Amino acid sequence: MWFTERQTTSLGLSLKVRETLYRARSEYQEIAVLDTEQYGRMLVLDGMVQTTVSDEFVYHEMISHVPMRTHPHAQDILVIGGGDGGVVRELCRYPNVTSVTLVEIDGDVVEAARRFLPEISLALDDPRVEVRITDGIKFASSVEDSYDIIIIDSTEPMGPAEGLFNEGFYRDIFNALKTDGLVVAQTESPFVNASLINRVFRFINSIFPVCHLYLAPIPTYPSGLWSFTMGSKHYSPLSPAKNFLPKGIKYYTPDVHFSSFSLPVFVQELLSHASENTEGED
Ligand code: AG3
Repeated sequence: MWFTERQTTSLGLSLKVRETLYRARSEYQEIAVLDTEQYGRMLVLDGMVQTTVSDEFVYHEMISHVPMRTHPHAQDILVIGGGDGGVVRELCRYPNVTSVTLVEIDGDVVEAARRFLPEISLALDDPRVEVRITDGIKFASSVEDSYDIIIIDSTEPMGPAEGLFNEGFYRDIFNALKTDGLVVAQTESPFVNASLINRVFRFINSIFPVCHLYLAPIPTYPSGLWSFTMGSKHYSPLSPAKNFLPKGIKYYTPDVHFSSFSLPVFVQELLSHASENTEGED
């Protein structure tokens, strides 16, 4: 049996499936955990690959360690989305982190990850972690001056995650951060989602004094090349604090940190177009 994600109307990714471990419809989406021959167990939401046990480290490390090593003393972290627990696991590697709040809209995703993806979800039981099953958009608008880092580990900008790509949400995120806080969001593929990257970069760039995009290869996501956008009130990821580097990581290094901000020409063009747009339409 094969699983195919139709990544675009004319492009798909197919994986040979050993076994369907779980399949259910939650209040928000269709959840599946499949055991694939190539990448092992894989979480799929509404037919879209979220993570596999073989390549998850690239995404989870890059969305976590780049901000964690940009901020010199991050203690209170908020994760929006990320119900599989992969980001939480990376954050819990830092002894100085005192609180990690995970705000996930769909409790069934957390349950499926606890049951079928223990190596990803294990840190959800860390005593510093609080899991709140609620709407991240509402949560962000209800808090102020509370977090050093906010990480937005969303699904695609459709269904439950749509509002996580809107300007108003990023204004709330700005207010939820402390005076020297910073945010990182997963912002999709420069090949497949160019206009989304452009739009979100524009918001973040207009709200935060420091804004940078970085890239990492994720084999199971559309096109395989993925972007993350950082908005920061004070610290620059290009001159990161020389702080703690956790053990047990497989992708991130200080050199990888810098190289991920070196952007190919077509991605730079996407962003320079973004700043031109700031003055024009909308
Ligand atoms: N969040 C980003 C998934 C995007 C995948 N898109 C797709 N397959 N079309 C991943 C969550 C991992 N914690």
